Amino acid sequence: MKQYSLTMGVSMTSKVDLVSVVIPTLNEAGNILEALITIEKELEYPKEIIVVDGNSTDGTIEIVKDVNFCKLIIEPRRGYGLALRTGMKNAKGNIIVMVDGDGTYEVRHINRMLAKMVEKDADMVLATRMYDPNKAMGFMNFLGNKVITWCFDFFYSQFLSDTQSGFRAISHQAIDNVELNEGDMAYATEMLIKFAKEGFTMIEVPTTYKARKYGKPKLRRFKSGIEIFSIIVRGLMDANTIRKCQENWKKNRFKR
Ligand SMILES: Nc1nc2c(ncn2[C@@H]2O[C@H](COP(=O)(O)OP(=O)(O)O)[C@@H](O)[C@H]2O)c(=O)[nH]1
Ligand SMILES: [Mg+2]
Repeated sequence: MKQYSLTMGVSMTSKVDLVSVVIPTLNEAGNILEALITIEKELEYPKEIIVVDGNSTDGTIEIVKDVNFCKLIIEPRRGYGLALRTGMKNAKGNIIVMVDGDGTYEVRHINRMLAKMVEKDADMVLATRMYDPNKAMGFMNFLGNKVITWCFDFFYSQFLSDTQSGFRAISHQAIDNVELNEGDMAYATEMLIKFAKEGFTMIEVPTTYKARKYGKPKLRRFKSGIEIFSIIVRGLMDANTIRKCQENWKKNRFKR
């Protein structure tokens, strides 16, 4: 098992002691097992795997219960963000990895995310799907993502290419430092805004993306779009935000 440890400076992510992989599921019976087995087999660091299920009715719970290397939490309240928050509250690792249980992300790439996190001493590494030659993302999702990402980068002085990526490695200490309130899909954007304001470094590594093989996406594009834009606008209401983000950008620009 790999254990990275850098001696330079006191950093929140200079060492990976334990990785808590948090996976929200809602009716993913045809997808979850493959994701769990791949993570268990491929992840080269000490790990715990936590599935947070929203009371699935398609057999997901029974499948996860049978997997002895993973912990199951039932979160009956609806919402992607709520599920992740519940999972993270139970996470013991110094690094948290969040990833969907729908089989669309290439979970094998988890090691390269963690290696990059340590190398760059970053607070968050996102897996970006924007350089995927297969272009498996649907056009409307791609377009919505592009517009949101452009607005976020512009207003918050960042250089991300895929703000809607749900595959992220995050410093536990960093996420404990921000207050996150969004309960559904806007949670992912709220996290980026709060990290940008704190000056936490966010970088990306390229990954590939697969089309969903089983079940339906829970994303309601219109509702989520409104929630995401409103959190972007609300974040700018604080007069110091833009100044702080620009200062942070200068401080962090060599880390990318
Ligand atoms: N526990 C829980 N998981 C959810 C909920 N909504 C979505 N998920 C899971 O969150 C992940 C992302 O949802 P998905 O439908 O794939 O959204 P998309 O990737 O934006 O299309 C999937 O693994 C879902 O099963 C929820 O209300 N509760
Ligand atoms: Mg999905």
